[in-house]
Amino acid sequence: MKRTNELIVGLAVMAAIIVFTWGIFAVGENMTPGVTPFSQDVYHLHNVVLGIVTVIGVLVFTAMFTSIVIHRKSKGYQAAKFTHSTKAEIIWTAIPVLILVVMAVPATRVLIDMESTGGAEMNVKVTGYQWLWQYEYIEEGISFFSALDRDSNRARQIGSGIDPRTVENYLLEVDNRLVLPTNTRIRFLLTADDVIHSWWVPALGWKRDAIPGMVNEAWTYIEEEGIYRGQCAELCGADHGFMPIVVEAVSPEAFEAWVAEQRGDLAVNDSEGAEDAVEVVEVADEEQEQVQPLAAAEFAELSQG
Ligand SMILES: [Cu+2]
Repeated sequence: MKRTNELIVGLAVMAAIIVFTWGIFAVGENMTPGVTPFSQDVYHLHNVVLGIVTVIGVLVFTAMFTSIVIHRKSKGYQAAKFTHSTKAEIIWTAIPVLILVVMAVPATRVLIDMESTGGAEMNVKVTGYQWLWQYEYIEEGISFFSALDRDSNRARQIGSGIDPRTVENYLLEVDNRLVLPTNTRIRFLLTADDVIHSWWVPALGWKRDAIPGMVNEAWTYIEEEGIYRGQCAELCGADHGFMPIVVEAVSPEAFEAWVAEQRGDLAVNDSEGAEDAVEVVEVADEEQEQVQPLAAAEFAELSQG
């Protein structure tokens, strides 16, 4: 009879905890899956691990609350007197080790994928400054700075009288966006020129420190066109909160047109402009072969420095 009561209380507690946990998932928001293959891998990994810890949580809290309620002192329960159990110790060591191994296998696979920057179709060097970013498209020969946009900058000044809520994408907009092609394997080389910054766009699935005198690597492959916003994620000084990052992912064709425009070689609104642009792109392809060894040399130099 006593055993049956314990079972009923145990099941009731477990049901309550499951309903509570389910409620949190139902109303709460999960992480976002992002727009790159490995941001989605990270997202799935997160879901799997969250599932595992939820099951562990339900079991542990059920055992805990059931013991507290049923075996309470006021009912005359006496604590067990044993002090050592080899069997129990082996079990409570082996089970967590197994769980960790089960989680480590997919996690290691994703980590290795994240760190494999080979096979890049284009390279972008990112340099952090107090308090803006510089982007260099190594093959395309394009370089520009990207700083907080004017509207946000005006509104953020003390006594500006501008309500930040009226500024669209307040503190998350820049003057020059980092335009990138979709469905292209892009390698990033990240460094800084003064203090440590960190380049972070959540939708891409990673965050990488930009450290003076060092080059860090990362890569991305954006599958969806769109605008992805991020921020410097390393406390880098007084205006740390005012150096956002905006990535604009466009189709490879639109990217080529943008590159031609950036070089100033494209005659805009000219019927011959399109042909010129094609020529420019072809020239760019030829140049690319000459630029690449230079980029590699520059990279080697930077890595040593
Ligand atoms: Cu910074």
